[in-house]
Amino acid sequence: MHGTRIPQRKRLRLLIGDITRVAADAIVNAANSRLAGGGGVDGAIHRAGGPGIMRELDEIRARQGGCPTGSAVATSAGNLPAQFVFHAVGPVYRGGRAREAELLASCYRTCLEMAEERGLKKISFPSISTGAYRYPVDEAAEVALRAVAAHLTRENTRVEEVLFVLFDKATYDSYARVLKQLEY
Ligand code: AR6
Repeated sequence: MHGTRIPQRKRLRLLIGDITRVAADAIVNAANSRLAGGGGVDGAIHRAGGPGIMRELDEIRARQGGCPTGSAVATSAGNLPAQFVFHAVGPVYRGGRAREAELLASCYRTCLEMAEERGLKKISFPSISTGAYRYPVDEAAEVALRAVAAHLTRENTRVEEVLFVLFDKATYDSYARVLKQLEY
């Protein structure tokens, strides 16, 4: 079992699967800064969640014109097994010297703060930026797992469980390897 340095109640877990099928209080989407929908996990979330999610994003776009890279916006979750979707905008990978790690970590931290603000216990993440945005999975896994583990070891977190729902075995294996190396 992973999680030895994290207090018993506060778990970080890795699963292989489709994030739209796993119940959580908030499901994180890997969105784009126009909040315009797209392929990958974004497409799956809109298909499974229904059109109400895009209607809410239209309102957010009208109000604030999108979402900066490294940040996230919240909508309700429509037909998904969750209360909220947090639409996080990961960086496009451009070789690693364009603040990609900082921006990717910021996605995870922002979503965890949004969960704290809402008093949520369980949040699920996909592997942000490692599909269409081409972030190398091993590097992204290290950034993601460090950011989440740092949050879960905080004294004052109310988040009890963080799930990474990874779509394919290669991505899962990469996260599992990094998690083991981090010795959490
Ligand atoms: N459940 C969990 N993970 C999934 C699912 C799913 N149903 N479907 C795909 N993945 P990507 P990005 C994995 O491309 O790189 C979109 O068009 C996928 O295998 O979804 O952040 C947006 O609109 C990969 O491991 O997100 C943006 O324009 C991971 O999710 C852009 O792509 C992320 O791949 C964002 O690109």
